[in-house]
Amino acid sequence: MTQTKPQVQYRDDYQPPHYWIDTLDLDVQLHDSATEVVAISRIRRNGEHSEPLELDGEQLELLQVAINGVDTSQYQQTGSGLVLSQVPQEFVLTIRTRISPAANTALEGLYKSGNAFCTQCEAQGFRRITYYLDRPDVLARFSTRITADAGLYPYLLSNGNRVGQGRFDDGRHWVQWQDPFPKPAYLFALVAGDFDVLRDSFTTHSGRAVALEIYVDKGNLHRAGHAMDSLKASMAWDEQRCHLEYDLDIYMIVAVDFFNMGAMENKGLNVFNAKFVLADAHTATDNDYLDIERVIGHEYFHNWTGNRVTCRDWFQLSLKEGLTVFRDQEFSSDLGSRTVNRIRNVRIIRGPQFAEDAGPMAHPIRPDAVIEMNNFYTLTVYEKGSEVIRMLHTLLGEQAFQRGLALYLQRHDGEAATCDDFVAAMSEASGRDLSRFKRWYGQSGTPVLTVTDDYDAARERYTLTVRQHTPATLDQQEKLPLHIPLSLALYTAQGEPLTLMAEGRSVGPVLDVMEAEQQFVFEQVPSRPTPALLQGFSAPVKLNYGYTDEQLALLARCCLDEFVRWDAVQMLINKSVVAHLAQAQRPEAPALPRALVEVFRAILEDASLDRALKAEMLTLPDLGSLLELFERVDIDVLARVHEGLQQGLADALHPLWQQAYADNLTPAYRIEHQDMARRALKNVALGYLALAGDEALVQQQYHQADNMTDTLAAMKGAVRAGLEGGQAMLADFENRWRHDGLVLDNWFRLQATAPGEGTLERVKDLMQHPTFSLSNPNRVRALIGAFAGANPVQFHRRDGAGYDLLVSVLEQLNHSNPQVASRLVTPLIQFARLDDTRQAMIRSRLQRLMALPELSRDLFEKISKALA
Ligand code: B3K
Ligand code: ZN
Repeated sequence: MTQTKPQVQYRDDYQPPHYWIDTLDLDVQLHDSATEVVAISRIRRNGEHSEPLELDGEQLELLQVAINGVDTSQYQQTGSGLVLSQVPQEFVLTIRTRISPAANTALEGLYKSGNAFCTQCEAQGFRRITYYLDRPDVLARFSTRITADAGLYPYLLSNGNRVGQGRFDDGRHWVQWQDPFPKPAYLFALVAGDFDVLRDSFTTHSGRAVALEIYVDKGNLHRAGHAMDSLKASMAWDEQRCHLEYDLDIYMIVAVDFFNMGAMENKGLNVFNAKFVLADAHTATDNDYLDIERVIGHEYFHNWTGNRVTCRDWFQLSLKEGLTVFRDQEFSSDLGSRTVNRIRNVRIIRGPQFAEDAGPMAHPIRPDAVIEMNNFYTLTVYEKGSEVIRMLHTLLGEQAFQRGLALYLQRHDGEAATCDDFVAAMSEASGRDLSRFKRWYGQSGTPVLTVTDDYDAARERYTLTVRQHTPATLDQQEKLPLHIPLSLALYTAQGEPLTLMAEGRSVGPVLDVMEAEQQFVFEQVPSRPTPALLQGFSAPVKLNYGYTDEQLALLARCCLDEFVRWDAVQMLINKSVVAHLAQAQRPEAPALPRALVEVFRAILEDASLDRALKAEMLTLPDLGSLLELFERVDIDVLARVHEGLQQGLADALHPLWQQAYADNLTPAYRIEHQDMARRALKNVALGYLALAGDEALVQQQYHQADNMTDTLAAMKGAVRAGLEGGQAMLADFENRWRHDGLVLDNWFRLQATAPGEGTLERVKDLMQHPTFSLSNPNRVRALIGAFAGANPVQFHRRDGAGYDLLVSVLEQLNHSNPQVASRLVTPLIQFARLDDTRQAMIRSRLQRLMALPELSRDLFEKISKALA
């Protein structure tokens, strides 16, 4: 909370710290509302200067300060920390503070999740535990002694190795931890509680045994197995693909119910949102299983990309996040379907990431100016950041990329590095000039590639003209040409690929697009080809090329690049949506384009197609990505067109949907990629069958399902299609699962995203449900987040009631949990594509929020930008 205007921090202002901290010994006496922390650090001046030591600290009660063991009062407390003006060259600083974990609803620093104590320190939560140099370029060796009631908190955990323990007569006990690796404070963790523990071990490539421990709430042990398998798979994958081995003797994961995001990579002691740990067939969907594998992998991979080599400052966040997302995507792709993983990631880029670029929070993957760092854990830094790493991988190839990664890690091991350091290592290891490529780090916005072509039959020459243009974003007016890898292939009218020939020799598929406009000439092209552009989504750009329906149908059928096959269907759908809206805003549903029906038919009838890919090809883009096709559009009209297409496809291909359903039943539930693919396809078919009114089938699946994937697919089909049985299913589901928050989140989400006018009232009622609580981020995201973010039609109701609901929730969360509030506000600030009336209604709501007496920095940053 803040009264004074929040300050902007600039990347260019980076200064090395005035002091270093070599070691930190923490002594934490845990009590719900009066935890005492003694922090003893060895501090040393960095160079010759007389600057004061300025420690960060928030919401701390200061009890004692001592220098070299002698109490001192030579310090000033400021709003943001503690200033010591005259300190020796080298000294030991002792600070004793008191904090109240039980009162910490922001879930940053030390807090209570249910009955357990846990911490979240990234980005700047450590300053809520003690006064410290809370910045990522100050790396210290930590030792942590935790003392707590032995009965309530039998497990006391922190980073590194357990080096001592003992008991007191008063019923309390203590454990001492020592982390041999120097680390910034954001990687500190502490957990205390009573858990069930799943134990296993992993033998590293060099033969060291690592103890693996997963801590879950009592009674949940049987739901931790998949997380453990995923952890072992991650460790093996990093050794095989990147030659990276784990470095401590123990790796612990703790699952907690109250957590602001997915998980946290604290050294040797990850803290996870239980959602990304717990799974069994009855409670988790196939996608939950995949998400667990991905997030367990992601946090594990941070051990090298993030922990061993960390970030110099928070502007470099993508150095660890973009790279680690790339690593987790590769992990998931090596273990499962590469194409399906690619498609799912591209859906995120084209939907919410492009929307972020087009909104008031547009920023480069390495931001230049930040008010609240927590606001920059964004799709741009993470997902687009990963796309930038992927483009490097495309340009360099696997071998040179791995050499570059190894060089980067070896050169900066134990240090805090920058994005420039990373690109320098990649450039050195590959011999490639990446100077223009580096612009991706500093330039925000979505580049648009416009491709035109010309075929010279006489000379058998095919010329592509590629223009790139990045529209201005709210943070940046001027844009420069980027180095864009454009992967392509050329196809004959019969669907045969041509060998690419240029200047008399065969050339690779990746074009280096560097200039605002460039031409590429291909020779020995016997007839006018169809270009397969942006294979594998080789760059995070929007592509404009005037494909005909026939060309798209050809690519959907024949392209060797499976991503393009999927993308061709998407383009065909987009084309028909755009064409329909261009014909004047007619409210009635569009005539279903013949070409689209035929392409869908061909996909359904193609027995050679991978089932998981089929399922993706038959799934329409969501409303969010369709919105990105327009500068301005009426969301109601767009939604009606979208619904019309879905309904039309459901009716036109009814027998084929039935066939696809019947062909893909899985007899007994197994978590196995082949079976997941069958279920995905069967459940896509079920969705269409529900729209076509096949209520009996939907009922049958709901009542006979032996797994959560099928149960939810049936209930979702019924609710979305407005089938009569939907309400009974919801009631039954609630009865069965009311004791399990994670499972019930699906139920909240489904009702929040239901079509129809009554949804808003239902959401309000559900806020009174006994299991709903504004203090649990998972519940808030499942109900309010889903309503505002994934039900655009009802959220953007013309009477503004959707906005009012969100605003009233934000007013409350602004005080209790600013981070969650700030995530939730996104759909309210991304209004650029909406009609004037709605924009005006939203602005008035944002002004109301802006006038709140104690607006958090988090909301201030986003709302002030949206209103600017
Ligand atoms: N590094 C954490 C995210 C921390 C978010 C702080 N608001 C999880 C991750 O990306 O792995
Ligand atoms: Zn991460």
